[in-house]
Formats: sequence, C-alpha cells, structure tokens
Amino acid sequence: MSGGATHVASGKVREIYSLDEQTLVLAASDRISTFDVVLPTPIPDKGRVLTGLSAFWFGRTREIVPNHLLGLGADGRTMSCRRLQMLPVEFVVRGYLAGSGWKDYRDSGEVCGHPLPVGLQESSRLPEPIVTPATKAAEGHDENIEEARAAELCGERTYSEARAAALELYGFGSKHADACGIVLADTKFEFGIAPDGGVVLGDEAMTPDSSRFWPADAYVPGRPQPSFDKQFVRDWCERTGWNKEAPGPELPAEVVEGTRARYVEAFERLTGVGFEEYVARPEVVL
Ligand code: PZK
Repeated sequence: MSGGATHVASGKVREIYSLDEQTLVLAASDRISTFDVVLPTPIPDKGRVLTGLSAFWFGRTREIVPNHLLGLGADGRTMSCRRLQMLPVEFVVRGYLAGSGWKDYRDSGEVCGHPLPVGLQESSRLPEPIVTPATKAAEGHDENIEEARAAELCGERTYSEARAAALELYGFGSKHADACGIVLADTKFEFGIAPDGGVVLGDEAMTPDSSRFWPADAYVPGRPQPSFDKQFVRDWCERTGWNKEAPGPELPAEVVEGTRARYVEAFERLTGVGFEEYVARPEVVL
C-alpha cells in the first residue's frame, strides 16, 4: 500500500490499512493456508480472485443488508471500505454438516444449541440452514458459542438483525452457487455498526477462504467432501508426509498452477465474468 495508508492489522493471508478516520483498505495477498498453516509458496492471483468474489456478492446483496465496500483498487486485490465498530461475534451459517459442526453433532447430537435430527451423516444437508456463532479466540481457533451467548455479547436487537441478514445472505449465495455447480456448504460473516447505528456487513463475503466450497458433481454424504479450491494442495501435502506443523512445504509448480486454475474457475463460474476481464477492469463485477 502507498499514499499515506498506515498498516493496522494482519490476518493470516490479508492485511488492513487505515486511509483516514472513516476508511480502511483491505488487501488480500496470494498466500494460502492449509491445515491452519500458511504455506511458503503463493498462489498467483488468489488475492484478486477473493477480492473480486467478495465485491461481486457485496454488489448483489445490498438490498439484503448494507455492506462496507466503497471501491475496488485498480490492482483488483484491494478494496476500500467504511470503518465500522465490528461485532465481537462471527456469524457462521451452515447448510451442511462439516468441520466442527459435524464433530459437535457426532459427539452431542447438537450444534451450538441447535438440536438436529437423529441419523445425519458427515456432510449431510441440514433440514434448514442454522446460525452457529463463534467468538474470535485470542490466538488461532474460534470458539463455537450458543446463540443466547452471542445475543448477550452483541445486544439482543443487534444480534437478531445480523442473524436474519446472515441467513438471507446465505440463502441468496447458496442458491446462486448451486446454479453454478458449487455447493456453498457453510460460510462465515462478520458485521459491524456504522456511525449511524445501522448493522453493516464487513470483512470478506462468501469466498473460498471464509466458506466451504464443494464441487456439486462430487457431492456424496457420509464422508468429508473435496474442497473446490484447496483439494490439490491438501492431497499433495498429505502425500509428502508433512506433519502439519509450521513451516509448511514449498509447493511444486504443477500444484500451484492446478490450484490457481481452481480459484479462477470458482470466480468465473460464480460471477459469470472472465478473470482476465476482471483484471483489466475490476468494477465489472459490481
Ligand atoms: C476489521 N478485521 C478482521 C480482516 C485483518 C483483520 N470495515 C471494518 N471496520 C473496522 N474494522 C474492520 C473492518 C473490516 N473488514 C476487520 N479487523 C478489523 C481482519 C482482514 C485482515 F488483518
């Protein structure tokens, strides 16, 4: 970043800069993480794909809930956004039983206080989408909490407004993704409060880094599903015998190229925009 922006925070694969009192810049890097470790080898254009996808969803869901997007950088991997007072809770919406949701169900028959039918399998579609809030734990892993606790942390009215928006966003996104041959199994939203007091969608939205994208044509419940975007990387890492502790392995060129192609494919299927068109003129996704 340049032009007087000051760095405020780093995520695993993204950075935030402050432009002025009201405005931040989110920059998505080409770094990739797998098994919770950031790998030393970047995936070219991954940051542009994720930024373009978020911008696409922001442009199409304004009527559901306002969002923080102000504009896209000419580089396609930065966006300027309104500075919000972020809520202390992540809004995870699950349409399928995967990850910690599957583990909690298997161990207790519920997920974040939602009783679920008996007999569901790993990756089963849920009777209806559920909201399973989580708090951002100090280092690394998020902690699932019950909705009653999330409502205490956010305030009841704010929680129920953000929760309703999260369910509507997921309904919109999962239906669109289905039509593109992608199962949006679950996704995480973050909301904030604008200076006028309104609930606003922040962060990234319905990207492969904040969601599980599964190829619809390979969907078979009863086992973990392949990841639309990261499966080449995971499979290759498994074959190396890496112990999944940092530092991760350097990726060979064919794994980098195959993974880049999957990210670009997800972008093009979902947006209907050619990736090269996006690179030439990022605003085409809006
Ligand atoms: C904000 N994060 C998480 C994301 C990081 C950290 N619009 C906003 N206003 C105020 N704060 C945030 C946002 C947004 N989005 C988001 N932390 C602060 C985060 C990406 C990279 F280092």
